[in-house]
Amino acid sequence: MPAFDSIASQLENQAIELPSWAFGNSGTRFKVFSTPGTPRTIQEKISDAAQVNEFTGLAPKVALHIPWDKVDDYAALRRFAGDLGLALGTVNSNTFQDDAYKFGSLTHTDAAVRQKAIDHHFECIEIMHQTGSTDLKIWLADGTNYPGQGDIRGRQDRLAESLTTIYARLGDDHRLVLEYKFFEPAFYHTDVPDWGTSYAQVTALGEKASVCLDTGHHAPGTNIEFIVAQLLRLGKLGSFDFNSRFYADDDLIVGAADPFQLFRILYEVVRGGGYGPDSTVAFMLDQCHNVEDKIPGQIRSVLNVQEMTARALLVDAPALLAAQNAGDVLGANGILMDAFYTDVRPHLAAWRESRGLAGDPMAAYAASGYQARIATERVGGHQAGWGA
Ligand code: LRH
Ligand code: MN
Ligand code: MN
Repeated sequence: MPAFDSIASQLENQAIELPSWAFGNSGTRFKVFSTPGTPRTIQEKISDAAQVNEFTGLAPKVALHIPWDKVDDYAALRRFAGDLGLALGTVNSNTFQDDAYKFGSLTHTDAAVRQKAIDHHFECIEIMHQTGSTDLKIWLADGTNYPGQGDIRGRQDRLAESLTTIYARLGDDHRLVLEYKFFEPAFYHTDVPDWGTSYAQVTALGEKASVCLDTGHHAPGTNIEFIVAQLLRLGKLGSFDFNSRFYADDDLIVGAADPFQLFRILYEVVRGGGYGPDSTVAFMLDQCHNVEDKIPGQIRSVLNVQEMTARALLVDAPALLAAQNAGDVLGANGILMDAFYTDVRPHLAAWRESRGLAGDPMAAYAASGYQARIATERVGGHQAGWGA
């Protein structure tokens, strides 16, 4: 197996985008627990995200959700983030909260509702010009609850038409990423339920459109790393929404439920050219912190991604290929497992220190006093956005 030192330089440019909504209060449909110090504005969310970057060196971008993060002056917001060493990242559209979208948004039978949803995406693209964002991320809640409720096929056609109109509005350096999810809030059929549907829709659009893979959006037992390998092979993996799940779309800390799955995914990312300076795959988190503190929750998350990336880089690729070609089943499996079972944490701590960062970012953040400061300074924090 390669030594840690031989892969350390590949960790240098790892960049993980943080979701603004991870810093707000969130919860289940049963209860939203508030946390002292919760941000009241997008500026406070960005300030909290800057803490994550300061202690890890891993998180230089913040993704926005519109209208949750709506402001009057996006150029000023960009400068505000820039002063904290951050860039504004993916702009997420939101067509799942308005009454008008009860029966769909981009797929709706009523042209006026479709136009309202298209106009919202035009607004997001305008915001991207001002924030310097390159990615427009679309996730649709569109679907039906009962067989016969909607014309599944007609909805696909209308979706294609609406997406074509949005795609035509993208700027030269813009991309559109279409996220899929197998169910929820619709329970019978969803209009973009799987990677195949997203792939078919974005392929029809053109080069600037690709798929967003949210790790929590698959049926239990789905081989997610296979989807990663296939999308990279097809040149259509645009971005990740990382999180982890025990049951459905749990939005828990990435790598918490199944670190081995995260390792397998990142191994295929590395194997397929999705990691490194030439890759265009965006690594984002899409999480909620319902009962734990949010900033340490995000620090833990980016560290988990870094740890599993390091382990994936440690796979002895030539030896693995030789074992695979020789039909050495257990030998090949053993080579992969050797890398997975390598505890890289002491190496990463030393490596961080060599770059002027704290060896233990969780402990350093806890000792910084920031959490206590925001708890006294901020009163009346907001919910992330769901239902708000
Ligand atoms: C949908 C989703 C999508 C939304 C986010 C808040 O479940 O994953 O990415 O934008 O949650
Ligand atoms: Mn998501
Ligand atoms: Mn989700």
